[in-house]
Order: sequence, then C-alpha cells, then structure tokens
Amino acid sequence: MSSENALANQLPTGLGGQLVKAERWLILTGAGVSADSGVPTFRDAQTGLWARYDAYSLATPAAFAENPALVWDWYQWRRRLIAAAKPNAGHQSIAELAALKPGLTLVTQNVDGLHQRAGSPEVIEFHGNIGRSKCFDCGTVATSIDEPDRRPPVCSICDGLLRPDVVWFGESISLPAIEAAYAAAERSEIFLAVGTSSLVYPAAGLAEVAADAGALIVELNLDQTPMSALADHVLVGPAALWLPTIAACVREAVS
Ligand code: BV8
Ligand code: ZN
Repeated sequence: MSSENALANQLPTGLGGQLVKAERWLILTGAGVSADSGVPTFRDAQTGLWARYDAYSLATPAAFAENPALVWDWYQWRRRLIAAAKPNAGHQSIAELAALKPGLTLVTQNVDGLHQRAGSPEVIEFHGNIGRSKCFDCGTVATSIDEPDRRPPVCSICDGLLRPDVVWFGESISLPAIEAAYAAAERSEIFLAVGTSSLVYPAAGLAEVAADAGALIVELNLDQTPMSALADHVLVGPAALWLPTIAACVREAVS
C-alpha cells in the first residue's frame, strides 16, 4: 500500500470529509515545507561558514547597514542552496490542491520561490523573494546587476547598495500582501498551517483570524507550536508525506 493510501486512512476521523466539502482554504506555509527539499529552516542551526551566525540576527536592516558584505554573502549562500533545491511532493501537492480548489489561497513565509517552481499559480509571498534584489536606498528592484562580483552590487539608478527583496525583522509586510492574506483568513473555511513554528508575526496572527471566522484549523508540523492549542486537528509528520495524502483525499472525491 503506498504511503499516501496508508496515511489517507490515518487522517483524523472526519477531517477528510471536511477537507472535501470546504471550498475556501487558506494554506500558510513556513520553512518546514521546504525542509524536505533540503533548504534549512530558520530554526535549523546554520552550517559551514554560517554556523556561528543566528539567522534572526542577520535578517535585519541594522545587520545590513553594519556589514553589507556579510549579509549579502549570507543571502548568496542561501540563493545557491535554493537554486540547487527542487520542489518536493509537499509543494507539488499544494499546487495540485490549488487546481482542485479554486477558492484556495496560498500564503507563504518562505522566500525561496519553490511554490512557484512547483506550479502554484498564485502565491502571496508574505516575506518577499530571495531571487529579487532591490536598492537599500531608493528601493528600485534591480532588473540587471552590472557588477555581480561586488559584495553587495550597487543600484544602477542611485549607486545605493543592493539587498535581497525580502522583508527583514522590523520591516513592514507589503500592504497588498497583508490585505490579501487577512481577507482570505476572514473568509476561510479551512486554515492549514504547514511547517511553521508560528512565532513570526504578523504571519502567525492569521490563524487567530481564521479561527474567529469559524474556519477549521489544521496544523501540519513535526513538533508542537504555539498554534497547536488552537488547532482542531494536528497532523504530526513531514509535510512531504501528509500533503500528498490530503491532495489524494480531495482528488479521489472530485474524480
Ligand atoms: C513587522 C524574510 C512591524 C527574511 C522573515 C507582533 C506584530 C508585528 C510584529 C511583531 C510582533 N511581535 C514581534 C514582532 C516583530 C517580528 C517578529 O515576529 N519577531 C518574532 C521573532 C518574535 N516581526 C517582524 O519584524 C515583522 N515585521 O511586523 O514589523 C512594523 C510595523 C510598523 C512599521 C515597521 C515595522 C517582519 C517579520 C518577517 C521577517 N522575515 N523572512 C529571510 O528569509 O531572510 S521571517 C523568517 O523567519 C522566515 O521567512 C520565516 O517566516 C520565519 C521562520 O518561521 P518558519 O517559517 O516558521 O520557520 P522556522 O524555522 O521558525 O520553523 C520551521 C517549522 O517547520 C518548525 O515548526 C518545524 O518543526 C517545522 N518543520 C521542519 N521540518 C518539517 C517541518 N514541518 C513539516 N515537515 C517538515 N519536514
Ligand atoms: Zn537606488
């Protein structure tokens, strides 16, 4: 019996039917969904050159202002890890669910672009995308980088330093992203949090909004998180194993 069928029988009682019936889903993903692609999570201890740095201390405007080359190098290291990674069965299942459930909204805290590479048509990138660079001074997104070996390269408009187009700690989420995500949470029937420690706000606030709107709250994680107490169902295990089961359950019902 394939792992999908085996786990399909292990979906908590009643959950399969609720997933099939609900049209308006909000899926919120965190670093755990990309862990199965070999992309380290924020909780993971960093490796190699970066072992002695804490991701939270590097992902800030102050860190970049203090040592732009160090922060740029850290993102270049992560960009190479991500370029070598492939979307996993979890990303692919979420892309399939978007096709099966037109009312599905996907919000990701990840900056790795793996949902798009897996075929998800619409991705609300709450924290931006590591694949884009923008000017630290004028904010212009770089369409080309003249001197890629400079660390960091400079803006072609104002000569300011380029930085990754991600949302750092202490920076605001873009208004369109936050409005779309919160509107989806307010009308959701299913809120599925996948591979997130539910520690980083305002993303972590979406679960409460969905719960207040009467959504069924489902958490998929290896561990307990501050959101676990709010969840109606907790699926313990890897996202790359549970998500194909959820997709199979919905697919079988519509085929
Ligand atoms: C803001 C981009 C305000 C950069 C990131 C209340 C309200 C508003 C703000 C705050 C608030 N309280 C505190 C704050 C400040 C701060 C915050 O939340 N701090 C935390 C640490 C307490 N929030 C902010 O600064 C936000 N900005 O609101 O500004 C403001 C208002 C006005 C004017 C100015 C400012 C901005 C936050 C965004 C930060 N940027 N990323 C980059 O990537 O380099 S966040 C970054 O960390 C990631 O993107 C990710 O979102 C986060 C880590 O979270 P996870 O994705 O959950 O990953 P994590 O590693 O923690 O956990 C992985 C989970 O997966 C674990 O649970 C693990 O068990 C599980 N797992 C592992 N493997 C698997 C798995 N699960 C399933 N399968 C597996 N195989
Ligand atoms: Zn500039």
